[in-house]
Amino acid sequence: MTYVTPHPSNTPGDFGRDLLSNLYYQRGTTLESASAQDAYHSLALTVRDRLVDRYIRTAAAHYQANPRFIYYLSAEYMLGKQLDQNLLYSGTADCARSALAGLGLSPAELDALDVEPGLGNGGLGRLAACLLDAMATLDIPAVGYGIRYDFGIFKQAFEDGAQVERPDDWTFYGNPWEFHASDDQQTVGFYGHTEPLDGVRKSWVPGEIVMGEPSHMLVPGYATSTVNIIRLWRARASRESFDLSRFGAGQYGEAVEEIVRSENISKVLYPDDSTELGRELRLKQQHFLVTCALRDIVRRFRLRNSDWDDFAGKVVIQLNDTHPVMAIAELMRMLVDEEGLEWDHAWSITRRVFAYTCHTLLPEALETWPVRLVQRLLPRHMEIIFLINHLFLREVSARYPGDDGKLRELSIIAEGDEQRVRMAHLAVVGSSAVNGVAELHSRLLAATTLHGFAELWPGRFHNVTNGVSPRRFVRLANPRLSELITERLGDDRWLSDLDRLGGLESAADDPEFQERWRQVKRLNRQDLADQALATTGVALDPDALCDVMIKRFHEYKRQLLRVLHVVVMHHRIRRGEVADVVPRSIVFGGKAAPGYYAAKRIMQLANTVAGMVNEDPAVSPYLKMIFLPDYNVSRAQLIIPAADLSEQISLAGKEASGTSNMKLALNGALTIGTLDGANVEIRDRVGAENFFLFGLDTAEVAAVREKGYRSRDFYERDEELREVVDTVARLEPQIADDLLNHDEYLTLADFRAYVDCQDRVARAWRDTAGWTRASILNTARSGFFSSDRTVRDYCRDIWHVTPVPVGE
Ligand code: 4GP
Repeated sequence: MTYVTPHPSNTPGDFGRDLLSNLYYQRGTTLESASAQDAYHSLALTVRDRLVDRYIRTAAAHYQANPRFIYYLSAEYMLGKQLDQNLLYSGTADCARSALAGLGLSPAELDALDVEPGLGNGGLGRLAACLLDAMATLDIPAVGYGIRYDFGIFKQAFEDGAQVERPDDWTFYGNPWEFHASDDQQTVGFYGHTEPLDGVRKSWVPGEIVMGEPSHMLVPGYATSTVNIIRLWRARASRESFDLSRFGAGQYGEAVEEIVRSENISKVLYPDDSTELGRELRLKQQHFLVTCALRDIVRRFRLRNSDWDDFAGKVVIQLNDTHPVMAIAELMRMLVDEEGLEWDHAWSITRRVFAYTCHTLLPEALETWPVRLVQRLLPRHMEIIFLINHLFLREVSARYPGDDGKLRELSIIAEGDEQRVRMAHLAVVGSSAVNGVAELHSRLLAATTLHGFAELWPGRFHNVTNGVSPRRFVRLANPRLSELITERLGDDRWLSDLDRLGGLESAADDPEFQERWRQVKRLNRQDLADQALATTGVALDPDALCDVMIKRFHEYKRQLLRVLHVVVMHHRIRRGEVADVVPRSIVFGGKAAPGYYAAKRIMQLANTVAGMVNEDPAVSPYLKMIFLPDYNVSRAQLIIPAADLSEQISLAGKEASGTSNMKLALNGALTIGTLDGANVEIRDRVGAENFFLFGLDTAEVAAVREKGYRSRDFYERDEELREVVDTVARLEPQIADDLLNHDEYLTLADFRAYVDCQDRVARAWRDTAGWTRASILNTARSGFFSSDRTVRDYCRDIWHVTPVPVGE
């Protein structure tokens, strides 16, 4: 069979012609009468067209090679804007710009219409996007599976300093990047009952059926032909669901009830789980995703294979955190109940197929589901989980005879007032590999959170330190720095071989290069200042040290500690103690979970303190503070290039890895941080002298707790701290009360070390050449933190896959 392969050429003339053609045939209009959306959609389609040929060739090469595939399952993907990415990856940015100019269209205006897919939330979602990017770049055959949420997490705004959540209707004007495949639907069952077949086999008779309708978006590799996909599933009601007779009787709500119930499954990312219904909906989402994904994986497997014994050789399913872990039970159900495999045979396949990445150390973040709920929603899965657990506990008993404590510790089922399924335990038991996301995290996982499992199966535990896409977070985010780096290194091969940044070391002391490095930073700070002024009305000084904390709001991340230091500076400046103060712009970004009141209070305090600082004429020449609302990938791309100082100040032993730390270091920000997550590895690589370390390490945290931590002692001993906490008490009394009476994250214990370290930062900033040198070295030595390296580590240690090159 020959494929018709339109090779759209990359000249401005052809690009412009194709754009007009898309305008004409896809939007049914002409340049003269096109709306802004018409122009944007046609541009997007013209760019997308330039990746389709590569995608078709990738699919053909994969079919031909019948390779082992990575199937990445994740509840979230934080992809970022597609237009800038696809212009870069299709190599058409320049010709598109000339073509648009020729047509009288403004690239900036069209780019402003490109909406970030609302499919992600925080760290693990952005990591998923960086890994997909790297897999395509390294020619790894891979498919990402996710849910096509109608509404993303939420859009954040502030009212009187408090976070308000607005719906993120990201597809309001349609999504030009998506291909729909409505004839590839899968059916997903819920509720119902089970009936015995032979042996352990059962038949599940679901009480409700929902359809999963797939669409996909292209995931191009950089500087290679491979284009992989991310396949997203949307819930649809079955065709008979619309109740025409009720509609006819004027019962409009009741007539669409079933449709609404079914389609709610993919309505919104992380629905509020503070109610029983909300929790059920989340579990429904998880089962929906894994069922659709597994059926699709099996369909793909069967294109070239037929024997189940080959399945584990052809399929690796990477579980991104616990949200997709129900896949273990679902695959067992498919193999045993539907395919008729013996239990042991099915289990040996399942165990080999799955691998699990854990992204947390907080025990409370490890998902559990009430047995009662699972039983009702997924009766057969609950039976299967019980059987998996029974067989597993037999193994544990054989290893630790008579040790009931061990059984309780490791069991997939937590006993208590209410029995619960521990999804992380199911994940470890049902996978061939488990990994943490930074060296320290992996070590602590094995030593604490999953200790018993690491003892049982030491070989199953791995570390794969996270990484970030240099294309997204240097080239697209920071074009000025990218140009300077390329000029210095002689070419742009560093973009797909990030260790080449090491070549910048020799420039670290070159005064001319330093000057240009500073110019880039200053222009980036100016861009940020322009945006900040437009968004918040606050004018930042582009020459001030840009001090950045961007991440989800969580108490363990200690945004509060950052705010306390701002209050210190405020007090000092008001007292006229300005000798050691350098002008700073404090930049915050991040969302808090809607029901997380403690985090929201800290956010409110941050906004109050920002107002206090910015409106005080005695203080604002030295200090400005902004909280850019609605932090997302685009905001990250704006803030990161401007940053001089990266705040990574979580309590040691709490942050799994962090990835903003890597993005910021790569862009030449110096880190002020604790020995937590990937900070440890960043410091090792960039050099202790180019990193501001402070605070307790994990062993010291344990020792402080052991001795009986009393935060009030710190308050009483430190006059400056007292003054700060008293100010906080006036602004947000609850926060001050918490700090003094239950300072769970040892904020006061680390306060003095942090403030003194910030003084060191100020002194270092005054030494312009010294700072610039350290900044250049941060970039030069951060090549390790490319997601390409991360994917290579996964390939070597866990996936055992090899690249499949796609011909030109
Ligand atoms: C995050 C971790 O908090 C962060 O340290 C890590 O860098 C990131 O995953 C990627 O591994 N965790 C989550 C979560 O996003 O929802 O648990």
